[in-house]
Amino acid sequence: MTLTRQMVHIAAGAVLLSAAFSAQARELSVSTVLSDAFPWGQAAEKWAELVEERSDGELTLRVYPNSQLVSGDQTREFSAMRSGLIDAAVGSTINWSPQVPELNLFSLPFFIPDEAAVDAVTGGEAGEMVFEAIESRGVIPLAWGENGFRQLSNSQGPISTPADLENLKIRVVGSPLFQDTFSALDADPTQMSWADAKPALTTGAVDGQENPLSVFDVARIDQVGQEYLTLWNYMNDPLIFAVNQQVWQSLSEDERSLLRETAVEAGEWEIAMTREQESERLAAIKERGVTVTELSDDEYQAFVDATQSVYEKWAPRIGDELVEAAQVAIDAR
Ligand code: X2X
Repeated sequence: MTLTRQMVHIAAGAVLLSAAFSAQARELSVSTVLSDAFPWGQAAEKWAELVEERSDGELTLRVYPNSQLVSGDQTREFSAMRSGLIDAAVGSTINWSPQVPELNLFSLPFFIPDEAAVDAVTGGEAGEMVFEAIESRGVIPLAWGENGFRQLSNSQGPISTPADLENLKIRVVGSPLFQDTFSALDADPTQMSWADAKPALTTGAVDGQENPLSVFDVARIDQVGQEYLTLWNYMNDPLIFAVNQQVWQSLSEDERSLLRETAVEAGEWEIAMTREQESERLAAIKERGVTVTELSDDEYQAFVDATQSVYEKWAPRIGDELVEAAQVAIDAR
């Protein structure tokens, strides 16, 4: 009898104990478009690793790659995070730009020409303005990462002038600015998710696409007939580590600092790695027989001139003050 009561007490204690543990240990979902075969997915995994280590397992980030939490529709990631369907994400400025117009800053063609310019923008006043814009829409931004400078590939021939792009069907991300850029170049842009892009390239439904070298390399875009690659650095695609606002408010001060500090570290680690790997990736791509075209200054300028209207249309939508702050940072780099 006594023994049984003791046993009941022990069992009840165990139940209470495990309830206390599960109330404390917390798992947050983190959405990414690309898996950890790519630097982008590795950035999210690094974040998760650092959080696991430093929170002694009390806070866990579980990464869900391939836009699976939004059924492949990457342009819904921001809304899903805002509404709490997703706790956190490491996402592209392009994919979030339909909900945060200020993020189109990075997609302005030929506006941010090199890595120093990227760092001057993200690390300065313009970067702060972008983070404020995200926060004003119900998501807490924590740190920057980098998908990279986006380059143009196609299956038809070398592209070194806007005329070479004429009537080529180019897969672009589902963001209206891209439609305008490729229309200004007289190409035939068609919007689709990354999940649909590779099949469309394989069947020849589209002639070309644009993505950073890491994506071209890891996804083996050369194997789906993309034999021509133009290096034109027409835009950089930063990544942003962010958390849903209600989730953020439910965390302790210590947990917030931990999440922010680890996001910054993971982001810096990933940006450095992405940049370091560019030259070896390019060499690997060339080795596979892809024809790589580099632009002369005049050829580059012809693309800049042809897309001037995009800048004029989009600068006011992004916000003239933000564009101006970014321009000042770029000029001073
Ligand atoms: O869809 C793309 O091209 C990708 C993977 O680069 C982004 O999510 C922006």
